[in-house]
Amino acid sequence: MALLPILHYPDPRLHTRASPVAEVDDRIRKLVDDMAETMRAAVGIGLAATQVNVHQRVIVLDVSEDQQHLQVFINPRLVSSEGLSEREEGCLSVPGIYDRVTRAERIVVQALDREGKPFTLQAEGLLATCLQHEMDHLEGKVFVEYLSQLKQNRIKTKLRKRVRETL
Ligand code: GNR
Ligand code: NI
Repeated sequence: MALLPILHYPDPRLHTRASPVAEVDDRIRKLVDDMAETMRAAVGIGLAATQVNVHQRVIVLDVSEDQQHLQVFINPRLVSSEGLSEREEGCLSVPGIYDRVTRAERIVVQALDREGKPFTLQAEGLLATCLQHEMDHLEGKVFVEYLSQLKQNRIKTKLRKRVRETL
């Protein structure tokens, strides 16, 4: 396994729309394993391939208490959504920034698992929030884009300054 470097906002590569995975093969399973290791090392609860500069529709997620319940979503598709819920979000690509975002409260998603087998999942709560956050990444969208332009500009300035100071 390998740790993959995570892109940081405002890197323009985070705005790439990912392509569907044509076949779930060993190359994709290796990507899934590396993403899971990277997510755990960064102490995140989800990671989209976009964040490690691989523009294919792959997501790993683990919202469990014990961090032993990896969920893999390849070519995820939102089937339905209902309700609204506001929750504080963070992102491994926007380190140190947290803010509230309103998303659907309950969703149904269809995807392929790491064997390429289709499954359907109904999600709510943190899992639903996190899945929508990850599916946005695959569309090239970062959660800060839901915030006001003023907040987005402040976040950009702050993160650019931080990069300069750690050179
Ligand atoms: O680790 C993460 N925590 C989180 C908290 C609330 C809503 C979404 C997330 S996802 C984030 C990891 C990440 O950046 N995934 O893309
Ligand atoms: Ni994120």
